[in-house]
Amino acid sequence: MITLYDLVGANDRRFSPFCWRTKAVLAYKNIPYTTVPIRFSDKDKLAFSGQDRVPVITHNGTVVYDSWTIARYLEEQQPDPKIFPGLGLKEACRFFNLYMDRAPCIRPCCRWCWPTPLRRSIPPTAPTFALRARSALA
Ligand SMILES: N[C@@H](CCC(=O)N[C@@H](CS)C(=O)NCC(=O)O)C(=O)O
Repeated sequence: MITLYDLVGANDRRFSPFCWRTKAVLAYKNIPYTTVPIRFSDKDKLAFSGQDRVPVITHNGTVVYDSWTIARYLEEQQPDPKIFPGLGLKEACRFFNLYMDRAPCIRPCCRWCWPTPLRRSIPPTAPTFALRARSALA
């Protein structure tokens, strides 16, 4: 069974787009999984992975982090249905993935989106840490 360490906010909102990527792959491949909710202030619970970001998955003792690496791992573990079905599609997806993660125009969009639905996801007990982490996007 796969365990996904998933960012959680107030009212159990699972608001991490990086975790959504992993969930999309798991759903597409129909792979069962459980989640461990991780708050911004719970980073110590990810120490076993050697870094401090979600998504992280564990699978039969293997620890994998980073949504792209996880997608590749899941594709290897369960090739069908394929998420990269055609020649060159994996490379095209990787290009788009990197573009979405790094393109200068995306960050202002994140800044614009952040104040509204995402801000509401932060539990009232952890606003300072969360806001500091998010302001790093600017
Ligand atoms: N390149 C990583 C990025 C992961 C990432 O930035 N995750 C965010 C959740 S949306 C996180 O853990 N942030 C913690 C923080 O900003 O302190 C991936 O694709 O998984």
